[in-house]
Amino acid sequence: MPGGATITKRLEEAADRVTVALDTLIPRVQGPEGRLMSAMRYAALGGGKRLRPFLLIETGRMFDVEERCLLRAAAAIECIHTYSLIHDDLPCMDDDDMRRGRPTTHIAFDEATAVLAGDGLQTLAFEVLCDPETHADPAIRIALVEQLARASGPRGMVGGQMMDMTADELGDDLAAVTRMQRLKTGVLIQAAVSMGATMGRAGDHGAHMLNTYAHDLGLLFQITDDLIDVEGDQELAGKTLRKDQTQNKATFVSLLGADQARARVSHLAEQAKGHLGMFGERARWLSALVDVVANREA
Ligand code: GRG
Repeated sequence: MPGGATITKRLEEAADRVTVALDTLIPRVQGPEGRLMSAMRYAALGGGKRLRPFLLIETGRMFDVEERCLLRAAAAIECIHTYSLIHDDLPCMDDDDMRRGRPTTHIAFDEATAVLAGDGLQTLAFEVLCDPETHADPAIRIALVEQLARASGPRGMVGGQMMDMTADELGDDLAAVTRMQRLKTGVLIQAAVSMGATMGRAGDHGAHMLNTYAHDLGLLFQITDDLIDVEGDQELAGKTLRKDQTQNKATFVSLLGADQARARVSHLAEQAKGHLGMFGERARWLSALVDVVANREA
């Protein structure tokens, strides 16, 4: 198994490559759209762990998918994720000033520009996926568009965000909170893996096992997010913490307590890695990522 330093390096390398791909896909332009592109670049190029791109890339690599294709699809999913962060930070939603250790996009630019930058990143993602440069087979390109649209749309991330905004209606119902988190965060994490599997023509059983891995990883990711909100270091996290408590939101930590939440993280981590058994050494990076997410501080 790769050691901590090695997975860290692998993550950094993938993150750098995705940043280069995004830099190419969101060019600096002159003229009236210049400000929009600058805001899109500010949000997309300014940090982030690039977890979803890493998942997509490493899944595709297991099936020897061409690197340049994986990087384009990885950039597309990061565009969707970045758009969601820009919009989530707006005053009409979570009203945050800090993201990825820097002022949020509406603070660095203005609200209208931030809305448009989010819109621009969202639509750019699908433009990139539709391009034959992303995959030669149009059936695969359509499948990628469908997976990303479903995961980010009303029955996925946007629906989860709506549930989050009306969270007081969920009360202290753990099943309802789990569903909300699954839609808001989990399904996009699952889409990253399923897009890599689709590009690699993983086959039904392989795709299913990868999907169950991603399901558990998504849940684990959200529980660690809740733990960081309560126990984390704001500087390290690069965003405002203790918000869940201030907003009186039900989270895994408020419902289970920190100790049980941590126990659930350990259980999910073992379960997620277990789903990768059929892939053996080929899945070593996906497996190593589980421990990174389980032990993350940001
Ligand atoms: C506004 C349409 C719309 C959707 C918003 C994802 C989301 C839905 C809101 C983000 C709010 C949030 C902090 C959710 C918790 C989980 C999460 C997505 C954290 C941020 O993801 P990371 O940790 O961020 O992967 P980086 O910056 O590393 O990319």
